[in-house]
Amino acid sequence: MPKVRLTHASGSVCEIYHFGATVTKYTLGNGEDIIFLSKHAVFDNATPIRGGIPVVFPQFGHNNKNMPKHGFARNREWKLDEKRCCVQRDGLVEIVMTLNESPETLKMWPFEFQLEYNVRLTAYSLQTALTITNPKLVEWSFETLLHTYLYVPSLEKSSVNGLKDAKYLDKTDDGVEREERQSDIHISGEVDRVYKASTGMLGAVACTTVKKSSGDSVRIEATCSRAANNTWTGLTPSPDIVLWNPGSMVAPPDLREEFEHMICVEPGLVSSPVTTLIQGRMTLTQTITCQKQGE
Ligand code: TA6
Repeated sequence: MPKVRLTHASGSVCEIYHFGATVTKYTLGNGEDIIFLSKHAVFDNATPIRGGIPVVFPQFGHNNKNMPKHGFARNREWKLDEKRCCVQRDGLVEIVMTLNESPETLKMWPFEFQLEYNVRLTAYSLQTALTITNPKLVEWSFETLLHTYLYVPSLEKSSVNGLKDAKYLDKTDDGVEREERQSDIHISGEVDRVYKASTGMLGAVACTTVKKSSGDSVRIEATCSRAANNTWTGLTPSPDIVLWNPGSMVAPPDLREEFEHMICVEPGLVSSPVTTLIQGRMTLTQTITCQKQGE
């Protein structure tokens, strides 16, 4: 399956498949993996790739049974916009992929749309920005998520920070709403939570840090912006953060041996669908920054 490999002068590397515009690899100059990719990931141009950063659009979950769970964007072939792929003067490497409606997507979801995905690599960061455009004066509703699987050497010795006091929907308990009490969340057992935008420390910038056993940490920062236009009737939404690890009891077969090496921290707009994007566009940006112990 076709993929693009970005290499930064520092040695950091990122790989992105055309299928789903799925980032499947992000390593630092020393070869260290930041993103988790399952050994059992299937590359058959049909099955969503397990791991990496799948792009969820236009639904999170499976309300609309005409399309796959988590939407169709992660299992469509995206186009590489070669004219806009470049190395900037400061060394940042950037590529752009796009996806538009097609006869197949219109059968599942009867709307015209444009998605543009910018992936930018530096020595210690990876930025993925998804721009969603509704070109018509037609109202549609969507959810979106950058389903980031972070690699951790040991789940038990890792913690997740930045979510204290945020309200979350606990999907392991029928979506009941709770409030996060922990500053350092240690995951043992199934965790499947939607931390709601603008609660606790989540604001216009939603920031979550995963600390690893080595003392290194990986920070995910997410923001949402929109192009000014007269047709946007609501406020610009702020990102939610989904936290997921299936644990040993409910891990799907392909993650049974590997769930202890991943934590999904997934910025998105999922706690309430966005309906206000009419003939306009908005961008969900996630920046993954790596901080080495002692630096
Ligand atoms: O984003 C969290 C979640 O929706 C979980 O509920 C779990 O289903 C997971 O994503 C993986 O979904 P997938 O369809 O990729 O197996």
